[in-house]
Amino acid sequence: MSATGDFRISGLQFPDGFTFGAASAAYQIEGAATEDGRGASIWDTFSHTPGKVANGDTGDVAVEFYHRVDEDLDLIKSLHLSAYRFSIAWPRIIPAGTGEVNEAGLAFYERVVDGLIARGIDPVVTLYHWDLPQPLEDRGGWTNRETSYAFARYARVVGERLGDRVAVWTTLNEPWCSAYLGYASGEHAPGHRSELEALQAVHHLNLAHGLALIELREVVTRPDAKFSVTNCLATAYAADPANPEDVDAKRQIEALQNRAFTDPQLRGFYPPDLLEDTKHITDWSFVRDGDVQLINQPIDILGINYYCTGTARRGPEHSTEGTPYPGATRVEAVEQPGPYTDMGWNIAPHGLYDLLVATHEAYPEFDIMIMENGAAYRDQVVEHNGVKRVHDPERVDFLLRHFAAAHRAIKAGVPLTGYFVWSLMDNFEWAFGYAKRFGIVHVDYETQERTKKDSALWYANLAETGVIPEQLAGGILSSPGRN
Ligand code: GCO
Repeated sequence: MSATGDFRISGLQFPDGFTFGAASAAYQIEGAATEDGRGASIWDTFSHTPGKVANGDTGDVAVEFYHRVDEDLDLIKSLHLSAYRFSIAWPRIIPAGTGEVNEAGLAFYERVVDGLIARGIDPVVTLYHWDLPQPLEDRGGWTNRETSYAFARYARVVGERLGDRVAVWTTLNEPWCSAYLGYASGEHAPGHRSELEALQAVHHLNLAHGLALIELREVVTRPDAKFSVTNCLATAYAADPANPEDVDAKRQIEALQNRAFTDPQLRGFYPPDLLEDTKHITDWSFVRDGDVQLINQPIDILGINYYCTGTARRGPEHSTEGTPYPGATRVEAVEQPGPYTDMGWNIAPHGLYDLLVATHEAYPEFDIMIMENGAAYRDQVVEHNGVKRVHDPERVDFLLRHFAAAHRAIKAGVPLTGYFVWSLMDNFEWAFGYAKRFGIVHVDYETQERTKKDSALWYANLAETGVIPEQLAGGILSSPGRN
């Protein structure tokens, strides 16, 4: 197979120096939840609250990365990846959120960073991937401005210790999820359902990003270190692009999900249309004079996470209480055409292309990295002559098509410099617990045995050669026809 739609897939070559990486997050992989002085985070509390996470799963053990660092870093190396994105658990570094610093936490991440560097892999650090120290949540969490300052101090502490070695810093991962899933729909920790709280959280997360960058820039000494933030930007379409009401529905989703973050972070203002759309919820007086200037710090790389698309149309007036879209009272989501992954998310590589092009058009001065992209499937280990394998042709196909879309965006002039597959290993998928497998490496949760899936072998080939492989060893690519 060599063609689908209007572009060739296999044989496409990525630019020299392109970063091929994989990503993970602390609470999803580390386990060791109470070891070496780690404090509790909102995800410990949430996952231990009955009914919040599928099957009552928690991150207590996860995939034991905390105890398997060397083995797992060897695994990354064996996949020829040039970078590994992982997050630092704030409650390991400053267990109560404020106050005492835990040396054992710093030492752990120093081991990870040094282990990566020793293997020739660039460490890419996320400072906040959702594990807010519980004592801060007890004082209001992201609805409390003090949390932004506590985050800035934490960023400084980490920067002082690792700032001579970390290649790329990303302050926040998907503040959209932290704010709206955490405080409006309650699907994520801390599980609140308040539209006002969610908008306060939006602002305090943005403020945390800016304040942390100020601190980091003061203490980071690696000369070529890069600074970034990672947003999950909606790739939204209007159901009928010729219908102004549908176009307006799309605008509203983009204001809430994208520009609520990118405009203050990258441009130094909150979108006037967002303030207007949400004025029945709040007058945004929690944004103080000077805040947007603090938020708007220079960055080098704009990180985006992409999974699927959304289509909006004008619908009947309804309450948005309990949804992740505060104030979008006349917006209706249109079901996306399949095929779908095991998350029920639609597979749409063209959405990645559209998002990259649109993001570059809106914010042309930044390099872009895809900090996450990947898919969950129901993978199974099979054994051939005593050798364990996991055949995941759907995931290979998914990655192939999304890498091809990324390549097409590069050809169209998007300064895309890296791509991190979500995720290195199967792990704790938040509210879905261990029921959803995103890894390119399979984990047997009983034995913690790691088995490379076919997608890992396929990706290793891409990472080693920089060229999208025609085929994976012994595998079959699924039917052409969709892009
Ligand atoms: C996110 C997070 C990851 C998820 C992944 C799959 O995007 O939600 O960054 O931690 O596991 O996206 O849902």
